[in-house]
Amino acid sequence: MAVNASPMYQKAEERYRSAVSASEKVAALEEMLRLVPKHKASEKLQVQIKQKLKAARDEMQGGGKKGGGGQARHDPFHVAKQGAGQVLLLGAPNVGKSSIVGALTKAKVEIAEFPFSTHAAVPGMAHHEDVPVQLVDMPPVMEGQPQPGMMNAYRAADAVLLVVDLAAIELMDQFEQCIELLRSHQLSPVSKPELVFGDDLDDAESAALPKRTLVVANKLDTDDARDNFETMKELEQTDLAMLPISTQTGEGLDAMMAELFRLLNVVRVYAKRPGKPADKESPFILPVGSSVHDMAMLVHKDIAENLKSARVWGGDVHDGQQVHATHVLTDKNVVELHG
Ligand SMILES: Nc1nc2c(ncn2[C@@H]2O[C@H](COP(=O)(O)OP(=O)(O)O)[C@@H](O)[C@H]2O)c(=O)[nH]1
Ligand SMILES: [Mg+2]
Repeated sequence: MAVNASPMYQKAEERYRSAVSASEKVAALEEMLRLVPKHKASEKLQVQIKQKLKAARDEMQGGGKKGGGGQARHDPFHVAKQGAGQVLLLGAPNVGKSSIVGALTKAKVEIAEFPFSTHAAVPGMAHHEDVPVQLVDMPPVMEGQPQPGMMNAYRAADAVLLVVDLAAIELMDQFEQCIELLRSHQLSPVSKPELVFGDDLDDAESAALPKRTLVVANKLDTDDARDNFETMKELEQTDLAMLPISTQTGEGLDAMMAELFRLLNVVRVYAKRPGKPADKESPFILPVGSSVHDMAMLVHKDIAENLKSARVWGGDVHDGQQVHATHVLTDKNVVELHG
């Protein structure tokens, strides 16, 4: 059956195949359902995905029990993915995780001077320019110990935002414990967006799943914070990208969102109908390396099938240049599809 799924869909399918836990399966299947081309030829596939999704959700909630016997257990850390990618916050208590999500999204987070004010995953939608990026507030990890089930959520996330507190004496411990936590759960934090499973990793790490990670050091507005940041960068000797921010003054937050966008490794493109201006309201989000054909698949399968050529504006082409379906799109391209 010719379903012609996009590379993004295929990646989600790979994630589903390699999923170990029910929540990973649910995350991958939800992604597959969102990305599967919606047309006649894929109807059977859509039904199959929905069936698998139901089974995985049942498994997640009740250990696979059928019938009314088992008490349904809600997974407080599972969040359906939305936007260009899902970014889960990770950090010790009081570093400002909830403040970050509160500053950049409309989510109702609890911010408190005492620890443990966040009990479940709380998602909100932040933006890098016009690109929606999902930020998910999480409970703190204490002494490097996560709550049961939390690590599955990090495993399923597209990226991790590791938060440390520039005003805390334990600054370095906060960083090291989070890194250790990821590593001890077979997640290998990386700052290179292009790394995929099995690529380019040391032997010791090859069993681990590369996890795109950005480190942010919060409370840059406090005394000595800048010095503390420089000291941490010097002493930690990590390849991971590290940015100083303050949720209180807003400093560094734009840079943080730009870096998350880079990590997610996607492009945004705008569709345009002949003779009409580009639709700038809702960009299409595609993995870096996607073609005009991949974009057409997201618009509609019939359009992709009948695609003869396209005109592209922006980036490395002449304005309105005619291109083939195989032409690789770049960020902010405007695309006019011709059937
Ligand atoms: N000075 C300063 N305080 C902050 C900043 N961000 C958060 N806080 C404070 O740090 C405390 C913990 O914040 P919260 O977001 O609840 O941390 P969480 O436990 O990591 O979610 C609260 O008292 C916040 O007001 C910041 O950028 N600068
Ligand atoms: Mg919190």
